[in-house]
Amino acid sequence: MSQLLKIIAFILCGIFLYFAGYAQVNADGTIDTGDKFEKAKLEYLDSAEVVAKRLEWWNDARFGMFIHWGLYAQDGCFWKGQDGRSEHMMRNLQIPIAEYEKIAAKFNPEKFDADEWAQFAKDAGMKYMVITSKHHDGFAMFNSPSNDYNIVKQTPWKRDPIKELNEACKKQGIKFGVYYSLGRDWHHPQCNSNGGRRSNVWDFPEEEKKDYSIYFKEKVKPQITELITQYKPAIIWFDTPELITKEQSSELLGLIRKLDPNCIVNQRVGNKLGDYAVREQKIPKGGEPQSWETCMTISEIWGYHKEDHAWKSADSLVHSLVDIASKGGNFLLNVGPTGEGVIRQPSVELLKEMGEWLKVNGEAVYETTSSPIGKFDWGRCTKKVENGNTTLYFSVFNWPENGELFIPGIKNEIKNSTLLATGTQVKAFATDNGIKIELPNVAANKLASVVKIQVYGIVK
Ligand code: JFZ
Repeated sequence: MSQLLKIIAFILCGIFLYFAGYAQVNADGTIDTGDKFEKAKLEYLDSAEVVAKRLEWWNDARFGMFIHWGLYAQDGCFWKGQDGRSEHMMRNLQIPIAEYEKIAAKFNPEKFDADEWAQFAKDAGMKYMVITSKHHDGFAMFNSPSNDYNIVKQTPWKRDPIKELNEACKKQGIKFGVYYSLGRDWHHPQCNSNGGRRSNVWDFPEEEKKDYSIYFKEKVKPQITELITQYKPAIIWFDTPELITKEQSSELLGLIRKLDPNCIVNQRVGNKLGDYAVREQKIPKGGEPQSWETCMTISEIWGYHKEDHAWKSADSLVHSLVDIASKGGNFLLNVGPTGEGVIRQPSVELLKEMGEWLKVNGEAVYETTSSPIGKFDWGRCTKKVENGNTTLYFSVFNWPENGELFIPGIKNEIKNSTLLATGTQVKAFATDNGIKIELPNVAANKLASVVKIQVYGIVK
């Protein structure tokens, strides 16, 4: 091979390695490329190992509390008697900023109790919490020295719920995270969106004159810096990246990695960056190529809407949690507290029921990985591997009338088979095509009953 061909081959190989992410990553997440420019550009690029390490606790956690709380909750997404339909009230009713700011002047959630909210999450079996620090209305629900449009400065309440919840979560051993609306901010004149479809065109109609980079520099970067330096959140949950450029996404991620390399960032930081993917209100069929999370409302609407009584059922929520875990994902279940700072009673009862189920059956969800044998019409399977042996948890949603379950395709020798809730033995034996399990007539739990099968060796 001529000298020239060798040089071309060497360059091509280098380019392949670079874009394939084989750049050497150090333990602190920085990347050794030798070239300063390359290093700056690659700041956001973590190897799979670095991301996996960062996500370790998160993948084990499986279940978190999402909280949508803001000025829209003041009158249950109503404004001057008009139905704003959701936390998008300001845009749905095209409320002028000068009018919307008056809501802040009345916002006084005297019933807010951070310890109570953290206790609800704990009792529900939730391992992390993510709350809206700034939603699309641009109002900061935290003390933001860089921007006076915040809950401490603009409300008679003058408290910082993000600070209080962060402290309350620490006491309960729950990881704390913050949601931040990245590409929609109806308070900042420069935050634009595609054709103005998602931005404030009623106060700022000249969409074509808006410059996102000004908003990004003046509000996003200072507030993300404040959120990390003031509260050190375990997660920053970005939403609606809209028109953010790849350079801005990577610059923002580089800023976060510099301030706290352990802070998990979801992929709504934009441009396919971030540590995990988000599925909104839906559960994928399975086989996702990366870590992922389904976020879902406990009723119909994210924020508190005073006419939203479309509560989901406890069994559907438990089934969703198990279905998600059986596919290797996390479940971020949302509550929308009222303007007084109260999580409504139906949410509390549903969370309590989920927590009671998890107290008995949590072993089938936490620290598990996805099913090696797909799903069943009667339920789902999750897996744990310890010391070279496999435990399979079969969460049975529909208890079989004939008292039998058949699990195809497993040839491993059976070590033990029990009902998780009681520890009582159930008969399980190998057949030519898989494992047959004989069950008692009555299910152990009306929401879902778990059969725990331990086998020797690994079930792939
Ligand atoms: C966004 C917000 O607009 C909404 O208010 C809420 O905060 C939710 C969690 O996030 O809603 C979205 C965002 C993305 C999609 C759909 C709804 N999407 O990608 O389909």
